[in-house]
Amino acid sequence: MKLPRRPLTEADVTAESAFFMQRRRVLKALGIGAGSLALASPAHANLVDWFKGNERPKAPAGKALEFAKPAEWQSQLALTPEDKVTGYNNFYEFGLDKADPAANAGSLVTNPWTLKIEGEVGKPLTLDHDDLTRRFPLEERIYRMRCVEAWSMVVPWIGFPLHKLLALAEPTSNAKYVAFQTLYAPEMMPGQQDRFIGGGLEYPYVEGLRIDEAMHPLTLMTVGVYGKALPPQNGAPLRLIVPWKYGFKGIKSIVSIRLTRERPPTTWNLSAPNEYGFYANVNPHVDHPRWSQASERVIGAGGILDVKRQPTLLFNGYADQVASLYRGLDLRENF
Ligand SMILES: Nc1nc2c(c(=O)[nH]1)N[C@H]1C(S)=C(S)[C@@H](COP(=O)(O)O)O[C@H]1N2
Ligand SMILES: [Mo]
Repeated sequence: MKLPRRPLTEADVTAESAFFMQRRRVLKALGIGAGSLALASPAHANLVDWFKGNERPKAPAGKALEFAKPAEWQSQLALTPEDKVTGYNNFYEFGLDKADPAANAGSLVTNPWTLKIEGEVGKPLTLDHDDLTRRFPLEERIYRMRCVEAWSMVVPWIGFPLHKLLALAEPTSNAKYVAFQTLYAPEMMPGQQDRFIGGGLEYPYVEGLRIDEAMHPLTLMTVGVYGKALPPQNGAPLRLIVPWKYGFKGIKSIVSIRLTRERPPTTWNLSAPNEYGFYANVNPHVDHPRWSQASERVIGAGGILDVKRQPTLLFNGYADQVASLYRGLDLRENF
């Protein structure tokens, strides 16, 4: 099927500019202009405090990890600078602005941590914080990362393939899907307390994969980035990376992995089912209803005015490895 090609327009950055506007909009909605902070009602005192908290220092860098660098996962692609990978984030539990997670996620306690693998498995498992980096050999994998908002990065993640963890739990023959859940801790995550801060999403954040997607060798349980343990803003201590899918599938700070018979609900699909599907495979031919997915803005070393665009690749460049998973599936209907 041939698609209507339209030129890139301002709409391509709408999602992003909306985020940049968020703080100002919220403050305005609260009737808080310059110099009028004192007029905030007690009900809004929390919110105001929290926005002021954006001046908090960043979380300390994660500890160095031991890991292999298998040649197969290295890459010639230019890496996105570390300060962008750890400073330009989506983690709505800590606010909608790209700078909010780095500024606010320091409040997330990631040690101790408990991860449960449960549901349709022969051997349910519980892992603690240290198990996450010690149970499986860690490897560095340089992956493309493509957010549904039409920007992209190249990131040196560290982790282990999800299939190794699932194999330990011995999925039953009824296990058709894998459901993931982020920590629910409103006292540490202001976006879970307040609809303004959390972007109106339902929490805890949940995601899911088909079992064959979960077992695919590219699917990575990720514990580190740039040689160190994940900082909280990137989803410490453990997050999912599925490089051929839009970034929102890469659920952060996971506490539960449940194997299921039925397709599990997923956060962005619940929030806007016509805009975000269950599959979320990167696809230049299937536009978001509000912007084109044909190209992407490359997050590089420069500032926001340093705009470099490149064409979006089918399955984010991993078609050779994953296209067979979707043989016979209409990718337009199953977006
Ligand atoms: N729990 C949780 N996981 C999340 C998100 C979120 O808001 N909450 N945002 C998603 C989106 S939209 C993207 S693009 C990636 C961003 O990961 P990064 O900040 O490490 O680049 O995390 C995904 N995982
Ligand atoms: Mo995203």
